[in-house]
Formats: sequence, C-alpha cells, structure tokens
Amino acid sequence: MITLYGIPVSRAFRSLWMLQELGLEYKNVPTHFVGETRTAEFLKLNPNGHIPVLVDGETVLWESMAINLYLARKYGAGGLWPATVEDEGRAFQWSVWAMTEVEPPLLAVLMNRRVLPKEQRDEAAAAAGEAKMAGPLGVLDGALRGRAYLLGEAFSVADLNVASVLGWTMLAGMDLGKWPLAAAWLKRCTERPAYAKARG
Ligand SMILES: N[C@@H](CCC(=O)N[C@@H](CS)C(=O)NCC(=O)O)C(=O)O
Repeated sequence: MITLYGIPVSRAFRSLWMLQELGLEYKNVPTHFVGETRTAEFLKLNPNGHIPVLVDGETVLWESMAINLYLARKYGAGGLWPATVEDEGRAFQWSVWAMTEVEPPLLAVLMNRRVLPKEQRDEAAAAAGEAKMAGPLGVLDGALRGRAYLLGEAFSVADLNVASVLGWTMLAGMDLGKWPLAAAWLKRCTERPAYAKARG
C-alpha cells in the first residue's frame, strides 16, 4: 500500500506526477502545508514538518527528489529508471542540481511575483532571482543540444525531477524565449498525460 501526503499545489506535486507516470495505485492524503504539517501526528512521519511524505509499506520517506528517485528505482525499471549506472549518476546529478541551482532563485521569483500578497512582494528579490536563473537555464539548454531528454531520447526520472521544479517558471510567468531547447523540453515534459492527472 502506497500513501502520499500532500496537495498538488505544493512540492508534493512532484511525487504525485511520478506516481501517475508509474501507473501505481496509491492513496493521497491531502495534507495542506499551512498548519497540517506541524501536528504531532504528522511530525512522526516527517520531523521537518513538510510535505510530501511517502509511505510505502514499512518505508517512510520525505524530500521530493528522494521520493521520486526511490519510486523510479523500485517501480520504473525499463522505463523511468536509467538502464546504466552511469545514467543513474546523471539522474542523481540532475535531481540535486534542480534543488540546489534552480529551486532557490526560482522560488524567489514565484513568491514575489505570484504567491505572496501584493503588499508583501519584493520586486528586487524577484528580479535578482530571475537574473540568477539565466545560469541554470543556459546549462539546461546546452545539455539538451542534440537530445530530446536529459539522458538521451527517452523521458526519465531525471527529466521528471528537473521539469517538476522548472514548471514553476510557468506559474511565475517567466519567459524562456532565450533558451529555446529548454523551453521546448519543458513543454514536452509538462504535456505528458500524467502531469495533468497529477494536478487533479
Ligand atoms: N526540500 C523539501 C521541501 C518540502 C517543503 O518545503 N514543503 C512545503 C510545501 S511546498 C511545506 O510542507 N511547508 C509547510 C511547512 O514547512 O510547515 C522537498 O523537496 O520535499
């Protein structure tokens, strides 16, 4: 029995997308990030007080990228999980990269352009985040030269993990016109049926 705690409008979307891609049966407990992750009961699952949390039988996991790598490794053989150890390394590389190089500046753009109440938004922080995003977007565009997906010609966990973070550019209204390969790749990834299903 697989249970995923979290709501689609949060980082839990990343793992809901993975569960949908893998066609797994699962229960979604729609735990909201405002208030519901700090109860004594929830903190037993994730002492950090964050969603998503995955419970797969006896295994409890948190951190969206780790959950997705685990799910792809366990249930995605011959599909989303890479066929070679070298490509596994690349999947780890891209997943860590998404969290460290992309998420912080992109979150600044998203929060200060869309999420925070207007009077709390800081346009300077949004602009600084947007400027910083030019680095990772250039890296991604370069990596996609001559290939449809990050590990080659097939969509994999590497693409899902990176696209699930980069998808925030759409919510934030960022123009990716300067990085056409990255923009086309993001469109390919987010047009997948499982992406729409995960949004609920
Ligand atoms: N690095 C974690 C971050 C998780 C996270 O910060 N989740 C937010 C929702 S998007 C949350 O649960 N916030 C509620 C809280 O911290 O109280 C991951 O990727 O899973």
